[in-house]
Amino acid sequence: MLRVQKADKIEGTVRVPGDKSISHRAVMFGALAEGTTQISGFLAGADCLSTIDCFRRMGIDIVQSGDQVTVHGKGWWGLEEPERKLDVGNSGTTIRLLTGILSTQPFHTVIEGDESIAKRPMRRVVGPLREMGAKIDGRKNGEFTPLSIRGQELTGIHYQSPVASAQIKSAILLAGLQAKGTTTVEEPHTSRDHTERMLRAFGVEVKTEGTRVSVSGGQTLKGRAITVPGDISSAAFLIAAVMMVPGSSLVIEQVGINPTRTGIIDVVKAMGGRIEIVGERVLNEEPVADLHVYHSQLSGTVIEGDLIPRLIDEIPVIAVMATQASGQTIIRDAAELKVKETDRIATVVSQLTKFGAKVTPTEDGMVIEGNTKLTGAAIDSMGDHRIGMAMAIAGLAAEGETTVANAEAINVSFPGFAELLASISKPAHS
Ligand code: SPQ
Repeated sequence: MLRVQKADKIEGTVRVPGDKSISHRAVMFGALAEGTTQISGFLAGADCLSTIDCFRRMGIDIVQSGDQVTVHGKGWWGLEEPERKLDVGNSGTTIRLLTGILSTQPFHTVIEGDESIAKRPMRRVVGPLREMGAKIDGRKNGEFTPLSIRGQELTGIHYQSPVASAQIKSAILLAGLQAKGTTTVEEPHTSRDHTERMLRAFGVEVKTEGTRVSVSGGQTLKGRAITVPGDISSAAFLIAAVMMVPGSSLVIEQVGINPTRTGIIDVVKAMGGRIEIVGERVLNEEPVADLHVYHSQLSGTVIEGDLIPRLIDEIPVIAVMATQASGQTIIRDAAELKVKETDRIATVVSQLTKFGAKVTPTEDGMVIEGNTKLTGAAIDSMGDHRIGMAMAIAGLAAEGETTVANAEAINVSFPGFAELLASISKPAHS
């Protein structure tokens, strides 16, 4: 149970934990690479620890201590058949990317996760991988876990993805690295491109032309040092807190500002918020900077189209922030929210309305009324880390006390969230 009081001010200089998407990929690519990969700034959250566990079960020696990880890669063909089922816990990224990798391996694997993973769609990766020749089965003809994967020789395809999804794109490209010929994935909008950037850092040739990405088969990865930047999706909660609590300002150091992830900065600015991007630099193919964030009175906005994949995981906290803007905020084209750790349209609406917020669900998003007085409430994370944190941030702007049940879900992506929040927020009554 997490308890949050209304805050008088948010202030300080902080770092957020390492980027979740980049941490997963650093472990996966390090395991598949020849030689050692030294990772610093690794996110030691539950999801990325699940990725480490899966590769250890396939015979990869991985030493982890806090945010330092050493992966002793054995090359693409160095994985061993696991003795037991692989368990990805709550991590969609782990299961979908691993399904692509395991489709090429000369052994059988069964892979599953928790109750939330059991409800999330898998045919979005199973379908195209089957087109490449993969032998994958699962409940409802491969739509749901557990998945059973028998590795095969694959053939490259040109896949037109119906949704912008980095997990679909990455699963296919990773399988394509050992398929015959060229594998191409085309998306309706560009999804996060950490796989492409990190593959290049590991010595792989990846071609990007607009929303189309290609790799040719038979490439090898070379181990290297990776420094993981702070996760902009975690920084987003703090940015929202500053925007909601008058008089606040915060410096968030070394945050990843990959343009496929910075939709939150663009939206806050479009709403009238002040964020300065300071000291821009590049860390192993990924741009990073310090964010100087200042409280600002926001106005409602419309969030849609190609902006959506650039801030998909931030929508719960954007909805929270929009309750304090002047005017209405409309979010559309975001039906993907329904297939995350929870149906995030439904869970945002059910939890945020407990504070007295006015949020109406739509088929592919939601409408949030601004200028709403929030009152502390008894919230449930519903087992979804981003819902737990978004509602805790609402609690900072709500009169009285807010409690968040099932707050342990927050460890999936932001271990130390409660402590960090307490260190920068001055309660209203002190
Ligand atoms: O890994 P998981 O459980 O899917 O996590 C989420 C999150 O909120 O942390 C989504 F629920 O992030 C995804 C993100 O939404 C992580 C991700 C990646 O690392 O490739 C890509 C996005 O998902 P998708 O389906 O758009 O590819």
